[in-house]
Amino acid sequence: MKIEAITLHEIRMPLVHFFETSFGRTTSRRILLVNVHCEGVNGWAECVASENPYYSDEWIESAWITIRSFLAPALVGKKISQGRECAPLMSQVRGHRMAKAALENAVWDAEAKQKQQPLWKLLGGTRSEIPCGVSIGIQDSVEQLLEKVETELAAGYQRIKVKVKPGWDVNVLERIRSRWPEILLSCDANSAYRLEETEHLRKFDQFNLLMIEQPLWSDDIYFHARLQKQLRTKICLDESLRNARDAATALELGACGIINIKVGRVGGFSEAKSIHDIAQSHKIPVWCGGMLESGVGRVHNIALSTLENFRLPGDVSASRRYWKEDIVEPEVEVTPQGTIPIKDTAGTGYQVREDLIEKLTVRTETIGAGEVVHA
Ligand code: OSB
Ligand code: MG
Repeated sequence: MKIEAITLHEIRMPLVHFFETSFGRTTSRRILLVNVHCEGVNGWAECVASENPYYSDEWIESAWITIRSFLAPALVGKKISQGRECAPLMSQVRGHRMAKAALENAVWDAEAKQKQQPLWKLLGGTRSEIPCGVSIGIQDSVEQLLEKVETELAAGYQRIKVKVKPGWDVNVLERIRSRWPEILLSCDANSAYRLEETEHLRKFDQFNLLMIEQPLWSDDIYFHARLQKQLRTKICLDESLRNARDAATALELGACGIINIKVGRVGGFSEAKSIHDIAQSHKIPVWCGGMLESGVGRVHNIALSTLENFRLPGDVSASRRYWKEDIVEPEVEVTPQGTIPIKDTAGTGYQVREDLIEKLTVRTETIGAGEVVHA
């Protein structure tokens, strides 16, 4: 499979409902889509970098320019047979994992189409359906949040995760737990606390949470290990784990009891698989995180979630929770049991709506052979 050219698209999609975390509120997404052209086969993927460098240091503009100037030129013109051959070709570039992941995953997508195989099988998946949870942002009032929890439970979702920050935590968890004593409940702080707040965080233990996600600094592992010793609730690391070595470090230190895998955060499917395997060898469950993806990124998350050690419900939920109209056909739907059944068809099992993407595109650029390659 020769990579002949790579096309970038920026599309704009307003969210059905705003999404607020400890680092801010998102109302509309700027989404970077990547299309790799390989001898008649088109592979699609989504770069999950946000509109701003708040979740991580990458954002849509840095991803675009890095792909255009360095990453795409490292791939264009190359003959490769597998998606996992991409990472070594891009390894000269440090960091920029979300940008790299978009390219690698687009090549996996093309590989699955070219081999006429389901992507999930190519990745080594085994599940015929995956369990789904939801991530609910900070709301304007606790009442509004409780209404949202009620709606999602009625839709069948198997796990509720709520965003927390100082001032929106113990009070909120208290209200949810007193109304729903039995549900699978977790929270995500997106690095909103400090180690000095350990006594405060110990109050979370009374709510029988499945986990507390990323309580401390986004670049820390060691102090999470210190904190974990003080908590009964399992810590789940998200931001802190950039690659398989970070995961190994965290597991050796006892910094977490659960791992969130986001394929963009760790640089692509290959690295995500390595983290999955390391966690499995430590008997630590993983689950698939989300980044408010459009259907293109979402269906890749679904494929990844079929791997055996994705034993907990992911933040992989239905298209309609985010978008009035999604860019894949059919849209992603969740059963009343809170699962997504896995399709046995070639590729992702979902069609990318190229006509709609064309309409939503505000900027596009193609990097072909003969473009400037930086030495
Ligand atoms: O920390 O998991 C996170 C969204 C954007 C950035 C970071 C996170 C999230 C979510 C949303 O929690 C998950 C989803 O896509 O539904
Ligand atoms: Mg998180």
